[in-house]
Amino acid sequence: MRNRTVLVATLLALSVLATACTSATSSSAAAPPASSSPSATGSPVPTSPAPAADVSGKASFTIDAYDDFFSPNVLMGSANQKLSLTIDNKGAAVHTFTITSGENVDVTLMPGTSQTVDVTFPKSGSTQFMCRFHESMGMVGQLQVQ
Ligand SMILES: [Cu+2]
Repeated sequence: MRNRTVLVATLLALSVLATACTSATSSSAAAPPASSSPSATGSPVPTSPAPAADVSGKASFTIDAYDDFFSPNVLMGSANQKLSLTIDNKGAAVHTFTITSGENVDVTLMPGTSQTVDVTFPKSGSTQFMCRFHESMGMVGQLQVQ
C-alpha cells in the first residue's frame, strides 16, 4: 500500500513537471492529459506479484525480487520436483531467498544481482520461502504441489 502511494505521488509530481515544461516551451500545444501513459518510457516496476507460475516439467525457472515481494510468489510444480531457481533482485533493497523447512536455502541478494539455488518441491502441500528481512511485510511465497 505504501509503495502504491509513493508511486502515485511520483506520477503526480512527474505530470506536474511535464505540464510545466510543455507550457514553458510551447504556447500553442495543449498540455497532454495527466493520464497519458507515463509508463511509456522504460519498463514499469510492478507493485504486486505476478500470478502463480506453473513450473511443472521445468528444470529451471527465474523469479524476481522487488521491494518488497517476490514475483511470481507462487510456483506450482509436481511432487518432489527439483528446480534450479534463479532469483533476480530487481529492487533497490537487499533481499534474501530463504527456506527454513527441510532443505536449508538461504542466499542474500544485493540490488541488481541474481543467484541460483536448487529447490525441491515437497511430496504434497507446499513449502514456504521468504525474505528474512521483509517477511513481516509479506515478502513470502511458496512452492506448491498441484
Ligand atoms: Cu526483502
